[in-house]
Amino acid sequence: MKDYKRYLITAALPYANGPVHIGHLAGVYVPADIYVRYLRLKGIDVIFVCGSDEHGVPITIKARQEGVNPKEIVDRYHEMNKKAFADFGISFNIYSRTSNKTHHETASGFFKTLYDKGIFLEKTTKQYFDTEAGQFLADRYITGICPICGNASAYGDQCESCGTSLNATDLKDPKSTLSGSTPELRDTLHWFLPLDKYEDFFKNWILKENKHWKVNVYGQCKSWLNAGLQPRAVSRDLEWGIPVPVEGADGKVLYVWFDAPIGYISATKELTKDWEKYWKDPETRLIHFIGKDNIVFHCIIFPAMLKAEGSYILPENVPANEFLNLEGDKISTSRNWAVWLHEYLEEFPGKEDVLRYVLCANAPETKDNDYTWKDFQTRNNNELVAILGNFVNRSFVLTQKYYNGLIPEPGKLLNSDKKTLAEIAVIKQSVENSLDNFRIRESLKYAMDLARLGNKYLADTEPWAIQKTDPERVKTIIYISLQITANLSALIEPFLPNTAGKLREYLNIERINWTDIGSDEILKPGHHIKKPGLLFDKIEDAAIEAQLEKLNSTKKMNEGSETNAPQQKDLISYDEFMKNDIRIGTILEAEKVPKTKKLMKLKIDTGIDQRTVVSGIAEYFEAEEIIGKQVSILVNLEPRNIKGIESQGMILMAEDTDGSLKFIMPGDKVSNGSVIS
Ligand code: B3M
Ligand code: ZN
Repeated sequence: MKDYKRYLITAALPYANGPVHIGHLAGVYVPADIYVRYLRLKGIDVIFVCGSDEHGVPITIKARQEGVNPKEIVDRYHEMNKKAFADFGISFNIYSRTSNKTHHETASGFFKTLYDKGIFLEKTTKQYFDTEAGQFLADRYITGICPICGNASAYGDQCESCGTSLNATDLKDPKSTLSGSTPELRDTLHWFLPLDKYEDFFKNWILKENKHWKVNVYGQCKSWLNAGLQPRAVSRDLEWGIPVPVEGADGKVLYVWFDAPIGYISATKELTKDWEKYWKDPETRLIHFIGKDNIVFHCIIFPAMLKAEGSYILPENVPANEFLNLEGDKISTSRNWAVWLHEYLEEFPGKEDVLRYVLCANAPETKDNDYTWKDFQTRNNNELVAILGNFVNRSFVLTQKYYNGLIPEPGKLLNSDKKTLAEIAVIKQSVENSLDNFRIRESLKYAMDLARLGNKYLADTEPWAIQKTDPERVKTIIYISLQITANLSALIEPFLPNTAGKLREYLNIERINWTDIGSDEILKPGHHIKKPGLLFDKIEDAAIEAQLEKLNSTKKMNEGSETNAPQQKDLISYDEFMKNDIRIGTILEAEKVPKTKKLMKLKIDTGIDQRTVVSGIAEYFEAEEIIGKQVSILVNLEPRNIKGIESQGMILMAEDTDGSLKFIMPGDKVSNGSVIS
């Protein structure tokens, strides 16, 4: 590989519509952070950029579900994720966001440049329009019958039942989830990036020049290229996003996958005035860390944009990872099947490095992997505690015990001592080689080999057994053990930065450069080390059981909702909901409606008036037992005639899974007429 002057490392911008979980961490952020810390230790000029992806349909859907503005959603999750990353020790040089001004200007300017160069294809296409809501519909806002499997609630982009990816126009009986109405197809103008024109370029650049990319990445690109590239729309009819900066584009924004990768550029701009050096000088090595679902965007679409613009460099590598599952199931935000970073940090304080270690040791580099709490415990207890912690602790304890914390003067080294010391440089070389090739989990295994080497050395030499008979020899042994410990403090730093910091503190030394790893005289005789604490402690069964219990209750809730609770109805808007006037009232009188099984005639004090309501509750309640009860009543329902009685409103009831009915009542008594909202 050629020598680069500087590195620009990007990590996928997480959508600001939910918290970060272990799947994100194992796939993208932990490997990226390890790599970046390694480069920094080598003294390489590197910047590491990331931020929140705050546009696109995922954000608007979340906002709609909560009945709030998208801004509220992105503000919430941007702050939350920024803090969690920082607390966890992901060492971004900047964690920016795509809703800020610099980004809007940069993305808008980028589009304008391509537009002025005449790169885009303008095409009118037909798209579903909701006449009631007065807007075009993103594919996710359309449901209908799947043409493949018949699932009645398939989305316009995918059927989650059979997994087929769809076009909205494939759906039978399409409905808008905004209003529930049947949408109509209308003409709409969009701008397309003509990927087909770059097909030859990509075939050469990826398939010939980038043979060094990971097989999973290379393979995905190859199958895209074999299928042939098509022009791709880079604008959308949506309100939330960056307005398309050309005339006549009202109501249109940049497609989120057009603006998000430009976020890497905007973040760099915010970070440094020198940003162009990182993006435009071929002496820069650009590397994108991402998950496998983002491969095509980073290997084909974004490079096509950069190439079309003309002044940017292209990524030299895109080491995408596969997915991490949790306890055998796919991680899912909507099913709450995840280990959330912010919760982990609260529940396991001071154990950031343990999670880093487990996620790296188990990183889904070549195939999907499974995270289990049992494995988390085992790796902590059997590897961090028993291998790394144990070796370091033994060399510290012996130094304190025999020499009051002073590094002893070594005697003549035996061949076996020399061999052990020489091994440090060999291990370092293996770690480096793996890291350079993005085999991060393998590199961690090699780094741990240094602790294994230390343990083996102590086990072979048994200083505790010969201290009485041969104290001079013991000095040499401890001296060597301490040199290994000092080397470890640097070698594990990319992987376990907090632990490395503790080690330096106990050793009473400054940070060691990567180039100095391998030295057998980092610690000079006579140097004083501090009284050490433990690097790791055992994780007990109870902590693991608590986590499994938590997942179990999630599972139960999900099963409950999957098998018993009826499907969620179509989305409604906040305004639509607010049309309901629901109050608390008190039942004044109750009597069964003659010749019916279910109906009860009630007189309700609604706080506004006293009115009659007919309700289908007679099978579940006796008239006498409900008089005086407070209930919830929809007061602005159109009056209906039921069995000759005018019913003015509706009592709200909860229907349990066995079909029985329960009143919805206030937790404490409130005045009649209190509004429910
Ligand atoms: N936000 C998709 C994702 O989180 C997207 C990545 C953008 S990277 C420019 O999977
Ligand atoms: Zn289907």
